[in-house]
Amino acid sequence: MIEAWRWYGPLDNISLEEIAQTGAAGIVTALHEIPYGEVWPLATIQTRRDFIRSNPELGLDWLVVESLPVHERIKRGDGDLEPLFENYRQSMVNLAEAGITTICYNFMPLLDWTRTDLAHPVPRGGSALHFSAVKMAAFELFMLEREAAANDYSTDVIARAQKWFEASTNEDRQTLLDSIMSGLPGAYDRYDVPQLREALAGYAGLDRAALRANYKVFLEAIIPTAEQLGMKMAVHPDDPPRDILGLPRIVSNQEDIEWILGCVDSPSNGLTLCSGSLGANPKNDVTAIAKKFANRIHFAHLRNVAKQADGSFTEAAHLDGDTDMVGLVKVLLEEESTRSAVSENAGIPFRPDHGHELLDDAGRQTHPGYPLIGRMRGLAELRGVVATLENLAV
Ligand code: DNO
Repeated sequence: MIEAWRWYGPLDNISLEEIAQTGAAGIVTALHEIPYGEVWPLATIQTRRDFIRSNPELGLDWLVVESLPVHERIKRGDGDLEPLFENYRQSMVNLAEAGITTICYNFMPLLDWTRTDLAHPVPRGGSALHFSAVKMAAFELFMLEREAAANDYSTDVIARAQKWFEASTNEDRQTLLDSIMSGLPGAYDRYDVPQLREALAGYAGLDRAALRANYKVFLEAIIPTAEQLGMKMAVHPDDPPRDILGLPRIVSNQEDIEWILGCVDSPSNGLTLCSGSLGANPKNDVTAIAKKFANRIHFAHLRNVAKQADGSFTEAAHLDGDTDMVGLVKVLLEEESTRSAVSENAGIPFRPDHGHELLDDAGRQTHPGYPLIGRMRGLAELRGVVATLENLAV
């Protein structure tokens, strides 16, 4: 297992020097400043890579791209997509030229990860990201006024949502909107309610079958290039793994993943095993999913969630929550051992995904879910699991 750390680039408030002190071996990052759909120029990739490498004492390198974003027009199947595919392939060629061959991306329409609370208190201090089904229902039904949302929630949740809405102040509503908008993919996009309505209108009529068809077109356009380049594409599951705002989600469970990997059946067409995303659906057995698709896992996000019966969930500490993290790491180690028989690069890169805001984290203004100390705690716990299991396997 290769310990990686997500770093948001030179504007990240956490420096490479600090990351090195967490013990992480390498960096997961992206050229976040480049608008979606444009080519990542070779020189810009090389400059970022060289910056990461610049202090040899830190021993860091750019291991994984997260994400090479898929333009929303591709997800909508909107217009002549060939120029967008051509740009995507050119970015892949440039990344490969710079020696970076593992690429994480997602296929979630409009919104990436979605949470209703970015600083949900945890019992012994610190805060976590949280998804409240009640607040999401309040947002959809009473702020966005999306009537069909009533079909997506139980009557009990809707009743509590109405109560929440009636008691909420303008500030509460604004905070809720801001939290939900934090997962918008475009680095600088943030919508207010009317803008979000308008954006959603662009997806009208896009059902599950249509989104799948558009995804297939994308895979057929890029996987042959990935194969030629020896590149590993790793789709990130939907977060949360369910339809949201009336938009279909098609990377949410075992059946979805089976369809995707079979759609273009190539080792280059693989998976980011995100235990937190998949783990938020009570029907998903994350360890079983990891076992089933082990040979196509190119990257792992390890984090845990504690689910509530109404569909809400809180991000738990990495070894707490509902997912059997030790069992999951065991599956990944077994897969590494299988790979090591045939390859010298058998290590699966993983990163401690998200973390609680702990101790001095709160004052630091880092990306939601990506504090320094909370993730360092997660990484240290995961490192302990890996070391123990490796020791037991000998
Ligand atoms: C959230 C992340 C996601 C992820 C993308 C990958 O914290 O896990 O935003 O980076 O979905 O494309």
